[in-house]
Amino acid sequence: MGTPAPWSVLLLAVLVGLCTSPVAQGKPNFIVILADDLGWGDLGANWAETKETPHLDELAAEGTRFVDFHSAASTCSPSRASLLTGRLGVRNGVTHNFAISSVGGLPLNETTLAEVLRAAGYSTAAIGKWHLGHHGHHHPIFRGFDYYFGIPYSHDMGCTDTPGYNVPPCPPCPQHSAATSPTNKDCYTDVALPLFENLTIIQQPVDLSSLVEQYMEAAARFIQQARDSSRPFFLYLALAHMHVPLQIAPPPDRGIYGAALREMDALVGHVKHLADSCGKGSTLLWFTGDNGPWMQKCELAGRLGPLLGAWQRAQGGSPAKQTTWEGGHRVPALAYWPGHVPAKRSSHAMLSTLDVFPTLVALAGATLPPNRRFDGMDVSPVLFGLSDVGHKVLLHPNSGAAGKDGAVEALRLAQYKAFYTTGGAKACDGSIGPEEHHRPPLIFNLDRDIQEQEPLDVASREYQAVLPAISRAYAQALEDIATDNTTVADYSKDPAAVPCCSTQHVACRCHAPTSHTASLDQHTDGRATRLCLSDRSLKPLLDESPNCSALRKQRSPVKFRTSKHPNQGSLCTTQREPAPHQRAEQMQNTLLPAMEEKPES
Ligand SMILES: [Ca+2]
Repeated sequence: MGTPAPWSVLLLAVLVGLCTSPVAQGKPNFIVILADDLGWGDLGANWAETKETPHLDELAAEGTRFVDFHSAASTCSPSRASLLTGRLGVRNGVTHNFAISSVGGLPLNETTLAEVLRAAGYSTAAIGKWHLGHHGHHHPIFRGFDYYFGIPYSHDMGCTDTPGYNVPPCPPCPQHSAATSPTNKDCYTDVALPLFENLTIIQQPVDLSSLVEQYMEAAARFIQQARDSSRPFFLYLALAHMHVPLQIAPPPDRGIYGAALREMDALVGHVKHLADSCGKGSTLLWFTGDNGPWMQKCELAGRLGPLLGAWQRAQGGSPAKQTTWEGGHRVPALAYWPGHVPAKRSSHAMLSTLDVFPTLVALAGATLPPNRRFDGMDVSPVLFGLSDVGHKVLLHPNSGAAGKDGAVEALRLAQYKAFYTTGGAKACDGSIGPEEHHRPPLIFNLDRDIQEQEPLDVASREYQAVLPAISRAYAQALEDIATDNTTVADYSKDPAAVPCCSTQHVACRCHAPTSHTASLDQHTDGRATRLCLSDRSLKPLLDESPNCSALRKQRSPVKFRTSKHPNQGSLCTTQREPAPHQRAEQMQNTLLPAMEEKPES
């Protein structure tokens, strides 16, 4: 076991004793931890060569490990949208990643898991990476979460003063000059990475070195508040790990990636302690990942384990993140719920992050939203060890490699995996496998070829026997989607959608790095005057402006009102209804002048 940091020991000491009611209102609490770009082989319980995950391995020993568990897409935004809606991107509209200037997000007519659980009496929070739209009502605070603390997209989609590891390396945020032209097209240097608490940017740029601690403290605060209110809670904890490592100074005896993996493992261990401190058996903790390793990051990418995607590698290109190879979407998955989920069990049921939505809805005694179909299903019998039967068919949408984004051109049928399209993802060596379309499809038998090395011979009896069943399953799936209520997301971009606490400072700095006071930015470009915060203890306020009256006209659970501030005059503040335990004042994030767009992360 790793040695816990002093802050975490103190935090745990405070929490033990605070939590008294085992299961509020007879409903279980839910904690869903979603790692970013985690490899199937990054979990020691999955892959013996991995030694950096003692806490996760403990979780596996005390709970159930799922070895055939899949993310719903192989890149960030679509995977997260599917987890929170139970529907594939081709239904919910989120087919590729949102940018920092994206106007849209997860379509507002899609219902999130948080919205369903909140209606069922749950206190809800999202902590960590969102990446489902941050502009207007796409912000998580409008998508069913009572509380939000985190970064609106990937932590490499903005500059920081102590940049984390990246390949290629990126410079820190510019300090003084307005000339912010990037020297590296893969680096975001124009806009500092923002950290939100609810609607307020509380830090910009984010201090990456304290991000883990801040997430942990936010999780502890939220759990405590939920307990104080005697409500069950749903915590969606979307980690920054393992997208690219955060820390600039890993222990000298460990590799950079290994050190980051240990950091994530320790964080998960502390969350488990938080859950246990509230009464063992009161909380279902579900750990998984959003997609496989980002191979173009080379030594900073995760471990595939046995999921080598050997056929694709022979063609060039990556068989991991962004692709429909197993390395792209088969992810570690653990469920921990003492007294409910069997310990020391490995399940071979074919499951998906799509199943989180219907399963938690069922366990909460709630009902699925009407007038739409779901790709996920209630897998609580598998969780409880009563069954090992999961999906018979699982669809794998294109996720940024070859083919149209979101289109389904790969699928599983039992142990068989069929590809209609391959190629298109960059490997560490810079190669991008050629986009190839396969009619008839490539078919692999994963039972004897988990490396996806040798497709079945088209002339073989096995291929001829399984192809009709795959074709039928594929046609039925496409027909089901074509006749469903589906949505299209708005992927348009506007510089005004960029989250920025101060348009007056280069790279949207809130303040000088050593300052801990709020500063009032008097904009000279005709925009509203805004209070820019660098100290979270100060109440966030937004100056009265045309924006305030416009905000009041929007349909939203947040009500905007004008109030008088002793020093700042007329102000536009927000009050969330009906959540009196929430902070009363919140600030709408501000806008940024035109800027150059960067590649999506
Ligand atoms: Ca990801």
